[in-house]
This record gives sequence, structure tokens and C-alpha cells, in this order.
Amino acid sequence: MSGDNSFVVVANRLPVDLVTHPDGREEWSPSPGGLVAALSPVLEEHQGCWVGWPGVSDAAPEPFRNEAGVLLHPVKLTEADFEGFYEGFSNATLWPLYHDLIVEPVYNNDWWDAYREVNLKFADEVAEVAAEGATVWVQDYQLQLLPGILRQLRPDLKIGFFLHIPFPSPDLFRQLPWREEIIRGLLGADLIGLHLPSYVENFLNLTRQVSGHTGSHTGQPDELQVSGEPKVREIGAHITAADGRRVGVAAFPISIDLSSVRQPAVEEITQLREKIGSPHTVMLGVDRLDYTKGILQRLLAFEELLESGALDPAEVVLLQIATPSRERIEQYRVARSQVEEAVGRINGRFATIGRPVVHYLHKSVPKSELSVYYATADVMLVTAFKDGMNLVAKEYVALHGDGSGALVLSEFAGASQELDEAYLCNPFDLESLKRAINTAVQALAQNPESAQDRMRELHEQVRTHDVHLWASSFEDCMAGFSGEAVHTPSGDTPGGSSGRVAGKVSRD
Ligand code: ADQ
Repeated sequence: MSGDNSFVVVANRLPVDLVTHPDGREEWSPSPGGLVAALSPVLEEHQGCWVGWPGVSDAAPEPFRNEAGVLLHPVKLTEADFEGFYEGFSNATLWPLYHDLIVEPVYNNDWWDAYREVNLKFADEVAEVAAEGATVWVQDYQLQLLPGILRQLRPDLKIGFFLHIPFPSPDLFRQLPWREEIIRGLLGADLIGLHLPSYVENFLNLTRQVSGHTGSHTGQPDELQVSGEPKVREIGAHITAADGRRVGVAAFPISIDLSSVRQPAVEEITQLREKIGSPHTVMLGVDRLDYTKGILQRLLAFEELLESGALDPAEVVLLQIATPSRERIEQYRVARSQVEEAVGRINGRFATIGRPVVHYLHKSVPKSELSVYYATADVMLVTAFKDGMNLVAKEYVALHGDGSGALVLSEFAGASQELDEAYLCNPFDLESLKRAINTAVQALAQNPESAQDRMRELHEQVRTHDVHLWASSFEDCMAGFSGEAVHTPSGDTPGGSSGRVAGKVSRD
């Protein structure tokens, strides 16, 4: 079973949306996004294919080519798949576990079965479209079994895997009843990419702990060649799976596509400021409405700063744009109602007629509109309790190349490793959050040159480390990877005889 695509991207979501026209006609339309932009050049060059779920249960378009000639190949999921695989195992088990238990993960056997079944479905589709010897790049936590299944189905493939969320510490990961299966699945890849060196360390330490010895580190941290990162220390190591293959594990911090960032016209910024009452200071939060993003904490810090008089409600406005997300999951409903209650309370206490202090939108907005918000904001608040990277922080910085603005950034967002000139805070500590906001506001008012220097430095980091660098570093690393077996002097393959991690994923 093989197709004719020599480069295949596999992600939970196919970059398409089902659009309903006013006359009721439905149409599948390609949807752009950062990942699509990053991978388009290589997909176009290699007659590529993107395999994913089109976002609607029990429906899928026929495979079709987008404007760039990339084949979009849907995986059809049922409503039951969606509930068990996506809402259940991916987002109520793995998501909270990988984000350091901000809420309690649910361990449910039926969800696990659904996760495995859906990973098998994806594998069948990939096996159908991938050419002999093709490179397959699997994306994210929903598809962690896929590399292992593909390794069995199609040993000819070169397989990469990238995790967009944090990889947790081994002590947390080991809670997972299916931990060995997940590690086995991941180690089916030739190269595993994570955002940060600390996530790489977590993964390497874990593979030492689970299943006894799962593979030897041949790894000096710098053994794997990854293109230079002055802020994020180069790290890469090889571990050896039980079948003797060398598996690379390395850090590739994701970024944004700067060429798609539109600098708004001055009039657009002026108009927005006027619309919200021409405040002296505009603060901004932009997030999926997710309990990991620390939206409530940010609101509480803002409220206390108003209460103490550190911020003047006549002079400051907070814009909070929250994209609806995973709304059928209980914890997300709770997070939303807490946020909305806080918005209501703060406005009730500090707003005047026609002049709210918090403007709250619970919807997705077009990128062009988002750019106006970013460009207008004097202080950007990114206060995640845990975040693999956080692209919002980088998008804000991208729009402030002139040195304007200030970024308050959680030290628990992956982006803080690169953006260390931001006003860093610990979102678990309300005092720290308040201090960082205050410092940013004071710096803008009293020490603008220093604030500008900091923002320019942040901008330079994002400008020189864009998503194209991320994609090309990963591809280069894959290309240089042979995945050959490693033989010890004794002739054995390292990895030991027991507790091996590259075993079989069965279909039952
Ligand atoms: P997310 O958790 O979704 O991504 P983030 O990296 O901030 O988090 O990306 C969100 C994207 O959605 C940004 O591009 C932003 O512009 C957009 N967005 C947010 N709110 C919006 C709104 N109201 N309207 C329109 N667009 C909106 C996961 C991980 C992150 C990791 C990324 C990429 O959780 O840690 O950085 O993947 O790997």
C-alpha cells in the first residue's frame, strides 16, 4: 500500500473549514494558519500531502488540492471518535497531564481505546498516500501512537514527530496508565521534536525510567546537529529503541510567520483607541479560553491594582479577546464562567456609564483585526500557568519593531526562554503578576528608552527566529538522519532485552 506523495504532514486538523453560505450551500474552504504557512514551502516543493480530520464529525470532503497544489486528504471521524479520542483522551487526559495537572486528568479506558482506534485510522490513511521512502511529519499530542503504528505498517518511511505542548516531568507522566504504549508510539519516529531543552530533558529522563532501560543515551547534549539558537541552548541526543534504531530527540522552538504579520495603519490604531474611550494605557490579553492560559489570574491582578489605586480606572482599559475552545468539556465551561464572572464584577466595581474598564470578546477574530489590537496595546499580558511555547507573545512582539509597548510574560510559557527581556512573572503568585504589570506600566511612563531597548531586543529575537527557521531546522535534522541501527561492541543492540520500548501496537 503506497501513494505518490513524498512528503506528508499529519495533524489532528486538516487546514480546511466547512463554510455555510447564506443560501445554505456548504463548501470546504482551505484555512490558513501558522503551521500551514511554515510547512507550505516544503509541501509545495515535494508534491506534498496533508492528512487530517476536517473538523466536522461524520463528514469529509473528497481529497482535494489547495491553491498551492498541496493535496488535502481527510480522515473521517465519527461523533463517538470525536468524543473519546479528541474531547476525552486528548483534551481531558493528556492536555491536563502535560500541563502539570492545572486540573485533574481523567483516566478512562474507553477514551484510551478511542485514542488508539483513531491513531490506527490516521495510520491507514497515511499509509495510503505516502510514497515509498516518503518523509512523514506527525504533529502533536493527539497522534502520539502514530509513529509506532506507521513504523510497523510502513518500515520504509522516514518519520518525524513534533509535540506542540510541553512534555511533562517523568514523575507526572508516569501517572498515565498507558505510559509505555505512548512512549513506544513516540519512539517509532526517527526524530522527536519538542519546543524546549527542558522538555527534551524530561523525555530523555523518562525513557530511562519507564520500562527499565529503554535505550541507551549515546547522547552528549550537543550530539545531534540542530541549527544554532543563542537563547535556547542547542540540545539533541540520540536514544536507541529496542529494535536498534537510533531515535533523535531535540529542541526546536516554534515561532511565527513574520511575512504574514500586517502592520496596521495609524488611523486604525487611533480609531480603536477612541472607540474604547481614549485611555492612557491599553492592556491586552489574547488567548484560547483555556484554563492553562491564566486569564482569571490576570483579571484578578488587574482588579487588585485598580482597588489599590496603582492603576486608575479612568486611565486604563483591559481588552480581553478569548477564542471559544473545547466548550463541551466541563473544565472549560468552569474556566469560562469564572472569567466572565470576574469581568462582570470588575466592570461593576470600576466602570462608569459608557466606559467599561474591561472589554471582553468571546470570539475568534480575523488576523487583520488581531494585528490592530496588538499594535494598539501598550502592555500585553501573557500569563499562562503552563504553555508549550505561546505564539501570542511572539505575535505581539512582531508588531512592535519600533520599540513601543511592553510584554508581561509568564515564566511558565515556553516563549519566556527566548523572550527573557520581557517583564517576567509567576502567574501562581498574584503579587508577582501585579509587580510585573506595574513595572511595565512604570517603565513605559518613566523610563521609555529602557522599555524600547527591551522591546527592540525581543523583536530582533522573533525576527531572526521565525517559523521558517523552525520548519527548516527540523527538516534538515530529519534529512541528515539515517535511523540506522546502532551496534555495541558486543554486537547487541543497546536497549536491553527487557522492557523494550519499540514493541508492537496491536489492533485489538
Ligand atoms: P495554543 O494553545 O492555541 O497553541 P498559542 O501558541 O498562543 O496557543 O497560539 C494561539 C494562536 O491562536 C495564535 O496564533 C493566536 O493569534 C490565535 N488566536 C488566539 N486568540 C484568538 C482570537 N480570539 N481570534 C483569532 N485568533 C486567535 C499550541 C500550544 C502552544 C504553542 C502552539 C504552537 O498550546 O504552547 O505555542 O500550539 O506550537
